[in-house]
Amino acid sequence: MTTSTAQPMPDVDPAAAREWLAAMILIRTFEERGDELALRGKIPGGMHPAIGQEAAAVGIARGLRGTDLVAGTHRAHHHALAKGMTPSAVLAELYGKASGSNGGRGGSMHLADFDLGLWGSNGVVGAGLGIAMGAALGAKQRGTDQVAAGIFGDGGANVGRVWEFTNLAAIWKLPLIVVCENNLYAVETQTSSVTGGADITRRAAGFGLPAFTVDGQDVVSVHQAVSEAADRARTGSGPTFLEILTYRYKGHDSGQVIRYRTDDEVQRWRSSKDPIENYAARLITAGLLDEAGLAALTDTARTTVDEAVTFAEEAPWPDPCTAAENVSAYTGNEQR
Ligand SMILES: Cc1ncc(C[n+]2csc(CCOP(=O)(O)OP(=O)(O)O)c2C)c(N)n1
Ligand SMILES: [Mg+2]
Repeated sequence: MTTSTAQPMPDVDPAAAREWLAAMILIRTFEERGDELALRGKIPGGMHPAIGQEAAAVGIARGLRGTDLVAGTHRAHHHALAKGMTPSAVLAELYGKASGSNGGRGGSMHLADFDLGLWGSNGVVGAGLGIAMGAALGAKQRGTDQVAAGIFGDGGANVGRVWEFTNLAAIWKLPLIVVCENNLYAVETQTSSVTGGADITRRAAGFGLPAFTVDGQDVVSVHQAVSEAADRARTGSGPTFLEILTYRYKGHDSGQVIRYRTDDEVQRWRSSKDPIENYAARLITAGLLDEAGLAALTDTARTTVDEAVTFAEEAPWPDPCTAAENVSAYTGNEQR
């Protein structure tokens, strides 16, 4: 336990403060098990683990309302779980089973549940922000008070469409939170080696919207920044850009051989900035949790993920006769 970095807790409801920790522990437990299962060939296509990035997901989801919308990237199990998708529904989807969130047809990069406000993980770099921008435009036109958060990575920050979406959101004053989840790497590329101007937040500010850099290893900071951005969006002040600084502990995807960073670097992040260890220490210091309570949260997460594995293993495969249902294809011969 890293107690030395524990900071005082701000004024957060104690039950909510503990629930944020439980949600982060569940995400980590799920992702660690998922990574193992992927390496054992249980998850067709593998997965992009978000271990180390738990505070970003929980801070975003809890800073929004349940009716608000989130669209993520290829690395988005943590956002799906934080938004309320059950581990069983996610894991069965990763297995390609009929009981998965999307009938086993989408897999890791197409996790969606509109009832939860989850507008999908997405395999196209930068595309999730466009979906969220469209959702924000729809919310504004229908006069709902919904806010949409569109997430992309530091790699996405060097894709042109991201800034087209940001520009439109700024001039149309859309209720959008433009989120760059900067984990310092895009596949094998160090972001600092490919990012002109070096500062993604400053780049975003050029589009004329409030832009902030946030400590993404601190769930309290992420929650606060997202809550304030959501308030601005809901009251008609338009979009906010947040660069959430975080770090992925594992490779880009399951089993990636890592030659582009040192073990020391990973160890430094793990030992000094771990979002779960530091936050648990903070709750304990504030008297909101004790070691037994922490152990109980860990046990509960393990049991929940064990149950999800059993569920996914036992779930049926999709009926091959339904393969063409809910699928659209452009053949070029359609009537115009
Ligand atoms: C338009 C597009 N170009 C390239 C790819 C291949 N690709 C998949 S993930 C990735 C890197 C993304 O890095 P980042 O945006 O930092 O997200 P992270 O993987 O770090 O979460 C790339 C280039 C893709 N999926 N889509
Ligand atoms: Mg990245």
